[in-house]
Amino acid sequence: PQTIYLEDYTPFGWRIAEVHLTFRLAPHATRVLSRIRFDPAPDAPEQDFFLHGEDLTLIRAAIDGAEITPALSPQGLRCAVPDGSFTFETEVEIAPAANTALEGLYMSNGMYCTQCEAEGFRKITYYPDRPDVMATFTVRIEGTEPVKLSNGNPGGSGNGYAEWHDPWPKPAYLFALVAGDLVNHPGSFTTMSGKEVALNIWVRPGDENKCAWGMESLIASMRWDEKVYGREYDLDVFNIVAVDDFNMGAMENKGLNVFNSSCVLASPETSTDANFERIEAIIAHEYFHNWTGNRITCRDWFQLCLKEGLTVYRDSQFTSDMRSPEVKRIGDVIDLRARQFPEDQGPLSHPVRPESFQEINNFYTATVYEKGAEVIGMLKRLVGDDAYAKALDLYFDRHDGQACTIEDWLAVFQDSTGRDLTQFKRWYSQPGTPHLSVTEDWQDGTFTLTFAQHTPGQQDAQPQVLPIAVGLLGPNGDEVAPTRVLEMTETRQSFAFDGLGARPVPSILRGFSAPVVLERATSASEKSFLLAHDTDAFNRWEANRDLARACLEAMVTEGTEPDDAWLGALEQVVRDDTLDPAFRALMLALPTQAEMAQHLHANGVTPDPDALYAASESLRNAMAARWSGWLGDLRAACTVDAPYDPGAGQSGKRALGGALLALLTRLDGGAAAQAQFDAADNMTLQLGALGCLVQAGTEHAALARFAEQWRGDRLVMDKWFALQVAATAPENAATRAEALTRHPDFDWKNPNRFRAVFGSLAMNHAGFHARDGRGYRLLADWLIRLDEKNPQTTARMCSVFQTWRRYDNARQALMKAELERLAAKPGLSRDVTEMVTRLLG
Ligand code: HT7
Ligand code: ZN
Repeated sequence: PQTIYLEDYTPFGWRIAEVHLTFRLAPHATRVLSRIRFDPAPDAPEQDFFLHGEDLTLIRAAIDGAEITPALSPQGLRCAVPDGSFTFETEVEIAPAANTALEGLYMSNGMYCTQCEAEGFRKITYYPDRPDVMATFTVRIEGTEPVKLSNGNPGGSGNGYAEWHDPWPKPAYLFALVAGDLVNHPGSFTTMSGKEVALNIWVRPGDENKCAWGMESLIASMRWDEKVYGREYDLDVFNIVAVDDFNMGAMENKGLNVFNSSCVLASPETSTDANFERIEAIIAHEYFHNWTGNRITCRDWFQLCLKEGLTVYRDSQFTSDMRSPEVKRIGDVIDLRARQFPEDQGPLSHPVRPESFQEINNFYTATVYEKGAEVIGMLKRLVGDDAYAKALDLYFDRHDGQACTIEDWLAVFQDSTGRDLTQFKRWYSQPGTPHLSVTEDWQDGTFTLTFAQHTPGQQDAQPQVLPIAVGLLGPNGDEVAPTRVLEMTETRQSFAFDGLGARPVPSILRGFSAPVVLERATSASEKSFLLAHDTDAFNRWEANRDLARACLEAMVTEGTEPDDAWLGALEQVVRDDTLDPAFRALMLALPTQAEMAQHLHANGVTPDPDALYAASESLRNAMAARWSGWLGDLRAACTVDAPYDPGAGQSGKRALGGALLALLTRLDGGAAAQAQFDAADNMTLQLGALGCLVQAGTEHAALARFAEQWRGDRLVMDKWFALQVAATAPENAATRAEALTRHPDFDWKNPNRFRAVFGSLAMNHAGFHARDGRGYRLLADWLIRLDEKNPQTTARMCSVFQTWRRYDNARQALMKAELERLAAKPGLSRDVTEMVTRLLG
């Protein structure tokens, strides 16, 4: 496959003012007619006229009305064109019903829908399918489907047709079309300048009762973006459509967002609190793209973090405002460490702005998205809130309607703050996670912290700019120096705090102010002190996490008993009624076995998945036994006696109650869980209880009842598939996953169902890493099968092998053999070829 390089960027030779498209829908033979006016671009280098096009049957092509016979290749169309402006017309035929890759125009449950990001538009018609070509679109859809939608504002409609016009110039990746038998949940929003916007969530008949939360979240997002960023919506309508077969979470097409149904449909009976929170965040994310992504888009796909990093940052601010900022930050860091750190530290490592790729779909990664958002958080921390707001205003003013680069983004900050960001820009180009070590000195009332940074595995890494938020606590636990952001720019650098009466205890990297690994040799008693007193909620949680990791590490490597002192300190926090229950639930959660494997590997110890599982189990048993006297009472105090509400107040209580139930199950064999399951009137309680029963091995009857109750609900049945594999004992995980693939409802071509089984298998750490290689083999078998239908989802799933070099020689050999088996498969897709090559490289 061909490698594309950032440095090879050249602008397209023509501009397009307006695109006219007509779709004549038919499952096996849809006709797409396009009429496009091309004008020479004055500053572009001379080039051949080439339009992307894949899997298209060309029926007719014409220039200025005269038929032509262009040269066709699997990648597109080439032909001679006039020197000046001209009108280019094509008619092509495509087969949406045969499109299992879910890219371009495809069908899901009889409904037509599209997914064009990143390069799917070229599977619909011949076009310069690159984000820097922006045009207005006028679309006519002909077909018998009762609902026919596209981007922008509705135009005329009548017997068998509907027209749409999008007045905002956009790249083709934001094009969308949906047609089918759909019903809508309506809403409305009045913008800050008094414009009425019609809102709709379109779903399959029967799903109407699952739209209220999505609508509430959309309205909250629109209001928030006006209030916090001054951004107003710009069309008469905003449509959202729920689709069952979808490769990712959702897509921000202009005025017509398309959502994986799992990311928009919700009801208390069928969705957990976590589902509600995720839906709220994804609706916000896609809506926020209207300004950060659509009005201002990317010049090329190397600039993906320009829209994704910023939009993730914006959606995390939104969730912080809607819920608890502390709990949100802790959740984000858990996620970053679980998904981005392994990427940054393994064979898939790449900069936030990659410099080359073969298949761009493989770069929709945690590094581009989540580390990209961390970089923006650091920039804001360095320049301050007011300067950030000013810079964003300038960004929107200066670049509205443009396709931009990271250079444009940083120039806005440089120009508005006067700050030189040359060194900061390294965050976009240097891969790897910096490690930050720290030593302390105390003399005559002055406390000095000396930091050193290095990035393992990256010999050429230059020092990064690190905003290190630090506060100091006095010996009695009072804060003697409030949070101050130290700006580290060198490899080694000292910062002094003077005028102190006694040697303080430092609280370093508060709020996880930079995405680094903090290496700090401190005593357990100092960590316990921070756990008890730190005023920074993140660092309080972090102190607990450090102690939990140390405890598990000692249990695994030295065979010690669980750490009594730590469990005593943790008990204080968990039982402290003045603290947010959601925070207390996070404190109770142990590091996952995958996180422990990462931690051990970083410390030069080869992780043994079986030993990690055994240690986690024995620590949980010890917690349950030690706290048996109060677990039940505290759980009872978490009961919610009010109608279900997915907000932070109730969901925090349910999260704490759920964590306590998991411990109680270790004492009562599942009696309390069974009672909760039987009485549950919402999915959070029902699924939480079922998970406990699976863990206890007493789930048989409950599982059958659950399936009986929810047989007709695809999204709930995904949970049924997932839970059995994720929560079962490791020795059963692969066998259970394999058995589920023979279940009549295992629709493996549906990405949600495939992920429910195999994503869960990968999450069952010791189960996936079964010593005999059963887990690896089963997954590889199915990846080989799925690749023929859906390369994008297959390639994404390959990343579960990214940590393969962490493990012992025998497991490494087994994983390597499966990757080689995948690589050797004749006809392997470009997507998976690139992933496997990088994984093995
Ligand atoms: N911008 C979108 C990313 C995307 C995508 C979504 C659905 C299916 C395939 C896709 N390829 C790329 C989603 C987002 O970040 O908001
Ligand atoms: Zn996005």
